[in-house]
Amino acid sequence: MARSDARLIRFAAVAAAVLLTIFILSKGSTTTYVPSTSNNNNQQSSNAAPVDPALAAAQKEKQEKSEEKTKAKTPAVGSGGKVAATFVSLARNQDLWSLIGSIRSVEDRFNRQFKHDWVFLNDEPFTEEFKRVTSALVSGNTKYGLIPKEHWSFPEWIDLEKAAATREEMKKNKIIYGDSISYRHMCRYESGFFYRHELLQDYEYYWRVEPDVKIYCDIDYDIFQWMKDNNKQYGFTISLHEYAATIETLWQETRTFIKEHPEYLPADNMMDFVSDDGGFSYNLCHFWSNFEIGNLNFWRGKAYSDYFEHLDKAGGFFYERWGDAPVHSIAAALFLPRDQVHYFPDVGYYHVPFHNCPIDDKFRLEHKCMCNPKDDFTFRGYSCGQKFHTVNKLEKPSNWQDYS
Ligand SMILES: Nc1nc2c(ncn2[C@@H]2O[C@H](COP(=O)(O)OP(=O)(O)OP(=O)(O)O)[C@@H](O)[C@H]2O)c(=O)[nH]1
Ligand SMILES: [Mg+2]
Repeated sequence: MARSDARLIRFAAVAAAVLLTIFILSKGSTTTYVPSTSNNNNQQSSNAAPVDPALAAAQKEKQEKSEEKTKAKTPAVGSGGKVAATFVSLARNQDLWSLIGSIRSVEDRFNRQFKHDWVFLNDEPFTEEFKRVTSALVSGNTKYGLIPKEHWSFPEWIDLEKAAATREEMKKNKIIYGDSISYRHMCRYESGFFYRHELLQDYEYYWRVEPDVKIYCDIDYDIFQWMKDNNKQYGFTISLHEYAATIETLWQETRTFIKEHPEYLPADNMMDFVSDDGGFSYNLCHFWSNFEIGNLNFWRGKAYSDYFEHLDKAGGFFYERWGDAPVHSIAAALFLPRDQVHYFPDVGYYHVPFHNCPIDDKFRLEHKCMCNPKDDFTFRGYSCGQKFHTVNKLEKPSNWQDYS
């Protein structure tokens, strides 16, 4: 082989290596998950620092570069006209495998186009595996938060013996989750604390996503932007009647509260959705909160903050088994003007055992829905969908009776 040939081959090999490196770097990962180095208690820290100082310096440099890339790639939330919005999932580490189906569904049907962030919250530190797997699926930034202990424990005014007696009684009566402590912390957290988590402070709108849910149809508009542009504060897909035994005194406490604070009820509130007798009793209708798209500022506002505090002091999260769904729903119905609460007929959705499936054939085909309209729950007897349409004078689809 001639010397010039050998040089040429060496040159070609070096060039190929450089090109390959550039290719790998430029491809990168579309996720912006960077293990946090924050010391803050509420956010998770990264792996332990490496012992070798040279390795530590190299890692630090890599991390800084990576963070720069994050900043460059994803503008600050709310800047440049993009609405400050995030998905939020409360989950345990063992929920990972049932949650990823939900994430994939939301990403495929909606978020891959819009790349909104996703906040994950847990009462225990998330595992590296949880972070690695979820961040690979989300097209926006992913953030992982630890819930402060005081938001996930018995408040000091709760009588623990009384709470234990309730759990025993509910267990005997076979009330679902009736004997669970963690379920109660979860309901109280979703009712009164998730929107206060520091990772949510950057955001105005949220969409709650639970494990094992499905989005049935393409969503080709930015639903958060739509909420903002149309001045909607709360959006739902499924509504139904609550299990009365879990909320025996919730309405009584609500009546006491609104008597003390009539100023929190706008004139055009939706009392007629939650009460059939002008507020004397609760008809059990509520929005199913495993799906929620809402404005965080509504929960952060004075009316809801005072309402939650009243309920929390009354103790029904522990002495009964109040769910976040009736609590949120009663608040949305009473403290918002009715036109700020929105039903999404177009968001095909499933959480066991109910479906929201568009009953308009043309819509379903155009949006590539994968659900059977016969399963749609909206106009069935146990649903509160008919009531929502009636009290708000919304036109029902022409074929609704075929699905009632
Ligand atoms: N971190 C944490 N998350 C929880 C806990 N319990 C429930 N969750 C989450 O809270 C949400 C509601 O819990 P689910 O178990 O789905 O409650 P549910 O929807 O009433 O009941 P299912 O019909 O079983 O789905 C889900 O996102 C769960 O992942 C818990 O103890 N810790
Ligand atoms: Mg669930």
